[in-house]
Amino acid sequence: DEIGDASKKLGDASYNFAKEVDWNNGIFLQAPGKFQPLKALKAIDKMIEMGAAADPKLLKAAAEAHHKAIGSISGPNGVTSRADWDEVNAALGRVVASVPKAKVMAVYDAVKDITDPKVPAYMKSLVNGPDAEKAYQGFLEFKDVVAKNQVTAASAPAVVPSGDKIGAAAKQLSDASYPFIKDIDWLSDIYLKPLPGKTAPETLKAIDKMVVMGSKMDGNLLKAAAEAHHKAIGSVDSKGVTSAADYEAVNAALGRLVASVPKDTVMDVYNSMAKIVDPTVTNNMFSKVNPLDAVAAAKGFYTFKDVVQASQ
Ligand code: DGD
Ligand code: CLA
Ligand code: PID
Ligand code: PID
Ligand code: PID
Ligand code: PID
Ligand code: PID
Repeated sequence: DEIGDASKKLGDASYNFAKEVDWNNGIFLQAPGKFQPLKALKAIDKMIEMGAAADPKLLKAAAEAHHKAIGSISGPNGVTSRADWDEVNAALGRVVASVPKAKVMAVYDAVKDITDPKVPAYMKSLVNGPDAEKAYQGFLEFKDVVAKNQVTAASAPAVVPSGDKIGAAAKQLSDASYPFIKDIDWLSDIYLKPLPGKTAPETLKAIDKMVVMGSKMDGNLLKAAAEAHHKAIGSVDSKGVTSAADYEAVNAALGRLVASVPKDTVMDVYNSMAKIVDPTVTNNMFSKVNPLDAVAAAKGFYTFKDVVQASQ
């Protein structure tokens, strides 16, 4: 397709730049300016809306391309192969072309809103400047091909299941865990801190397992889960806490999503996360909430998972 061809040209223009970026730099975990969690949540919300509007088949293909690209990483900077770099660009270009232009620009504008204007120049100072300029020129030509192939209407909204066992179990889980949800400091910057003692390549292994799980999920249920998150973000209070009803809808959607992949795929995510999350981290989280609320939530979760497993 045209986007695939254009991605080769984009690769010619941008792979030198890709090689110069230190992909393992801890800086990418930092807020790109002043830490403004509620504004950042708005930017994430625009990405969720764009994801929900995208063609699920193309999202799946993009996740597969990222998984493959993680497999061909080499060198200290963590760069993927030239071929996989091109495949990721092509896959993302197709995702972008599957949503109306306004949804893409809404992400751009919301991210701009939380980004200090000095950030781009600083990023450029870390690589060979002319290579960054060449890559940007390549991106501008690529985007014209994407725009030419872009849809004007979003894909159809998800079909949300109802009256199922997971929906009923989600009500019980949510009643049991909403007090715990209200105890959590959602506006803290602690969630942006690197995991103690873990390097970027170690963390990337766990991310890869999530990418694989994402690529196996039912596309309609993933879209439904994204829509439920978007609705939940719409009802957050000044502390970032969503309404009880929207929280329940998120749990139901995520339970159905988990049930749409094989158990081993879920356990691969859990086991790889357990390798990088030190017990000090979970204990620290526990120390900041009402312990009775956390234990009630945990009991709720371990009951819920049996219902999910039964429909898996
Ligand atoms: C937890 C899990 C939450 C940990 C929160 C921190 C996670 C940080 C994630 C970092 C993200 C990295 C990505 C960065 C993104 C960058 C983007 C560019 O508190 C365990 C041990 C292992 C815990 C770590 C693994 C968690 C994995 C969860 C998957 C999450 C994937 C999503 C990640 C983020 C991305 C999201 C999109 O399981 O867990 C607490 C448990 O710790 C406590 O241990 C459990 C035992 O495993 C279990 O066997 C049992 O003993 C239990 O139960 C206690 O404790 C007992 C009874 O058996 C129960 O019936 C019940 O009564 C209970 O007691 C009541 O207390
Ligand atoms: Mg989420 C999970 C935040 C958007 C899909 N997501 C998580 C949690 C964290 C979070 C609360 C990971 C850390 C953790 O396990 O804490 N998501 C979060 C935010 C946003 C977002 C702030 C922003 C909008 N997500 C989002 C979108 C999608 C997903 C758009 C795609 C549709 N998310 C998704 C999945 C999963 C998460 C599939 C998980 O599996 C993971 C999770 O919750 O694992 C348990 C602990 C969790 C909580 C504090 C909240 C849940 C409370 C449960 C139901 C009860 C508590 C149990 C116990 C006390 C602690 C967990 C024990 C553990 C062993 C399971
Ligand atoms: C400017 C000035 C003009 C010239 C110009 C110009 C530039 C415009 C630009 C630009 C626009 C632009 C847009 C970009 C958009 C990037 C969007 C990224 C989206 C990320 C998402 C992430 C996600 C996911 C995912 C799917 C999940 C949801 C999420 C589901 C169903 C200024 C040059 C024209 C770069 C969507 C993918 C996992 C949130 O106009 O004179 O330069 O860049 O998890 O979905 O689960
Ligand atoms: C524009 C203007 C509107 C019209 C429009 C428009 C276009 C927007 C577009 C577009 C946005 C867009 C985005 C693209 C992004 C591509 C990103 C590629 C990333 C590749 C990576 C590869 C890798 C890895 C990996 C992880 C490793 C690092 C690497 C570590 C720690 C402008 C059309 C709407 C194409 C990250 C995955 C292995 C490098 O909005 O008027 O057209 O395209 O190895 O991580 O090692
Ligand atoms: C233990 C001991 C026994 C008892 C026991 C026990 C506990 C086991 C547990 C547990 C397992 C477990 C699993 C959990 C899994 C969470 C998985 C989260 C996945 C997140 C993903 C994120 C993403 C995306 C997304 C889609 C994108 C890709 C991504 C596309 C196509 C220890 C109790 C049985 C919690 C997949 C969603 C946006 C990466 O066994 O005695 O306690 O928890 O962006 O894909 O866009
Ligand atoms: C298990 C054992 C295997 C069998 C198995 C199994 C099950 C795994 C499961 C499962 C994993 C799982 C995960 C679920 C996670 C639910 C997470 C809910 C999160 C809700 C949120 C709501 C909110 C918001 C929001 C953003 C705001 C904060 C809030 C800010 C900054 C165990 C079956 C494979 C259900 C986060 C979105 C508005 C609170 O593996 O043997 O069954 O379920 O307002 O953010 O303000
Ligand atoms: C213990 C012992 C067992 C019993 C048990 C137990 C307790 C475990 C616990 C607990 C685990 C736990 C985990 C919690 C996790 C919360 C995760 C929240 C994530 C929030 C995010 C917010 C955000 C944003 C956002 C984007 C911004 C950055 C942020 C930018 C650029 C010990 C009870 C099981 C509470 C990700 C989205 C706005 C950070 O295990 O016997 O009690 O709690 O602002 O992006 O700014």
